[in-house]
Amino acid sequence: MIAARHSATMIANDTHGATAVEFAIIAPIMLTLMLGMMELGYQAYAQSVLLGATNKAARDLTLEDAPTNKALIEGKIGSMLQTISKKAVVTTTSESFSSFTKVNTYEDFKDLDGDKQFDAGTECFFDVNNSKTWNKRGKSGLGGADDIVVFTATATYPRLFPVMGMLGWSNTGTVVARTTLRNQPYSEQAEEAGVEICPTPA
Ligand SMILES: [Ca+2]
Ligand SMILES: [Ca+2]
Repeated sequence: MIAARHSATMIANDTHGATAVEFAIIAPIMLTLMLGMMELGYQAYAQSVLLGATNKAARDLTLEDAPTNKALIEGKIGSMLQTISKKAVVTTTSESFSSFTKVNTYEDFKDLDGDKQFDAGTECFFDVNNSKTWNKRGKSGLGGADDIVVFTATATYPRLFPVMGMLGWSNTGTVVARTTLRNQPYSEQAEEAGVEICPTPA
């Protein structure tokens, strides 16, 4: 009887099993967190490689004899990214502006009622990017001499660890790099010409 009671006490005090169970619960969480941190480090690395490649490409693009073939530019940046991820894919967009102060600003308009807002029904605007609508004045493309170009590159790559889906992440990583540069003054800058567009009377 005493022996049986002694055994029961020993079993009750034995915490070895509990430690194993705790480890089994915590280990996957720790492992997922560790993989997540490694993935974030890899993303930061991809971001810095993309930024370096984008800055280099954008500097080349400011020259008069710059390559204007979008696929060629994307291929050059892509090949730098592929040194760290073979399946990385790069796409680029570029917008040009006539000066730094006009970057990301809206087209001019005749503010008839002085409310500093463009009223599409009653006011005329100057369409400088030929979009036929009143919008931000950037023109798609690499612009001309002395123009300001905002160049953006986006790279997608397969994540290092596909288990990242468990953290709610996509299995594809995306990094973006943007740079703003002035084209070389290889000739006279073209004036920002806008076509005046007015609302059609009802
Ligand atoms: Ca107005
Ligand atoms: Ca426009």
